[in-house]
Amino acid sequence: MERKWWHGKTAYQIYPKSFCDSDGDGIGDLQGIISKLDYLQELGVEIVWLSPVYRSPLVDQGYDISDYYSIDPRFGSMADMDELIARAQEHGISIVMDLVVNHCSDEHEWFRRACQNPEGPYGRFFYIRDWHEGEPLPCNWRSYFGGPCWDLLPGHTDKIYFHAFHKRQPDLNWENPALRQEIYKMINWWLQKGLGGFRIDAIINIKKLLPFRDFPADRDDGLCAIQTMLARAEGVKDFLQELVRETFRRYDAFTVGEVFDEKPEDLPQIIGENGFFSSMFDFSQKLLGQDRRGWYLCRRPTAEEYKKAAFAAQAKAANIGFYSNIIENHDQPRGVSHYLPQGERSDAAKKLLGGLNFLLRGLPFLYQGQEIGMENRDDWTLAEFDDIGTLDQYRVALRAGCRPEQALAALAHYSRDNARTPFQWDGSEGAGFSAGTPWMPLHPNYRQLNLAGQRGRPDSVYEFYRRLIALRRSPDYAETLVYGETLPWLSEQHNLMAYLRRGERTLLVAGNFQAEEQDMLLPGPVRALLLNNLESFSQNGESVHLLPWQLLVLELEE
Ligand code: TEU
Repeated sequence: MERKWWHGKTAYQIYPKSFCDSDGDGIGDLQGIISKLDYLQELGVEIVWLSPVYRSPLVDQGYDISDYYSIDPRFGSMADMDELIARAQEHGISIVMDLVVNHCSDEHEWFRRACQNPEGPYGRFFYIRDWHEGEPLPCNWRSYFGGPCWDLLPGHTDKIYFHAFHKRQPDLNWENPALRQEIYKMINWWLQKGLGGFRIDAIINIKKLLPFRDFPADRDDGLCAIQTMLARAEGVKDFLQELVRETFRRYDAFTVGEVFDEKPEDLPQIIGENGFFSSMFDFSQKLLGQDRRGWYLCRRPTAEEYKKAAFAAQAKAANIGFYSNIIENHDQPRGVSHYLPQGERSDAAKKLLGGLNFLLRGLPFLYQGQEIGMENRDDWTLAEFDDIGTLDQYRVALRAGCRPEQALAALAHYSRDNARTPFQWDGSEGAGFSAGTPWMPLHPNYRQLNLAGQRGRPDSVYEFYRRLIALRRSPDYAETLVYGETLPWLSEQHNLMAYLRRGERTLLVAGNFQAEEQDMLLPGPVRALLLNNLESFSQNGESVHLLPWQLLVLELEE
């Protein structure tokens, strides 16, 4: 396999609005990020992915871009962005931006012009159709944030346009070569600035099944999930091939795709040698327990399910390429609140979950706050939710007959807003995030759980993550942890998640994913104990005795 500059790096996702606010308006910003570069370097990360900071009405928090060539004033200016890229480089960090090109904002100039003249060149940048009151829509697909994918084109009563997400996020028409050229030009403009690459949003959605048509309804709203269409749409690969040839490949850029609903046989083309992307997220754990009918029917995965999904994904990518591994991102509940059993939020359990995920083969991505063990809020009130997707799920649950408190409980657990509460830097008023009123309420636990209380404390979650990153970078173990294979160990043993990483050396990662003790047989003699999330280590001959939530990383004799 050809070695790439990004293979051995640990990545870190910043959600700019909630990371660090330098000017006291309650919204995180680029200068705030710049002020934390020393911190990111100390943690050991070398790639930083920024969720969108382009100009945007922030209807979907920046995933609705109204100008790809400017920074939203709430986040700063282009000069700040240039400064961030340059200063990050000095800290050994590559900046990766979010690339949102399935759709733009309804405030983008292209869409405004399309509304003015739907028959003109910009009309063909979108999917616009004639329609008259009372007629069926061109298709019955349900948008991701609820309701049909079609809305009246602003300023018209006889034309509608397509949106897979919110109605203020009109889909761009990738069938139109002129649109594609505009996108490539923009991407190259950014890459010329010295950007490390892109995280690529919702990319499989760029290919629609045309002509539009209905599918059987899967809820009583008469609509069908958009995934039904995606599973049948052919041709996304042609778009991706051209995109990559015209842009990323020319710069050796790092790219990570947000790819859902890919066809299994397509993995080699997506992330294999000369694939479309450097990597893609492994969402198989996130998908556990999900129910497309709504969050009110979702259930949390067990440790056994988590392990099986992780191992299956490792096997799938083994001879192909690198997944990017996560326990959370800005669209998901906090990993420690989701994958650990209810009420189990000890530091040991948090380290176990983080370590088991981090040491898998692939690129580790941390999400801001994960490194200090930030948690879901338990005490949400309905009025505090901001996310459009969350508010839709409330309506879905009520319509299905849930009581308001049941609906609220589902929201409190699954809402993306759990990931969007501000970073807890310290225990002062505003948590060191902002001198003003944070745009989103702080998690009430910020006085006890914050970076200042963990930095330099050897048994903290933060210092554990630092050790994980350091281990993956260390000259002795990097080769094995980056390129070595993953071999599950005793995968049938209940609530034990253990695997070998075998390359130059042989390492055993063993986690007792439960609140009870258990013994584990060793695959061979131990050469060294590299990492332990607890103090004791007890080996009895060919077995080790694992305490509740204990995680060990052992080097074995060859
Ligand atoms: O997400 C795409 C996507 O498919 C998710 O929104 C998913 O449907 C959701 O998490 C429910 O599980 C990307 C971004 O990550 C997300 O923040 C944006 O809202 C979305 O695209 C639209 O740009």
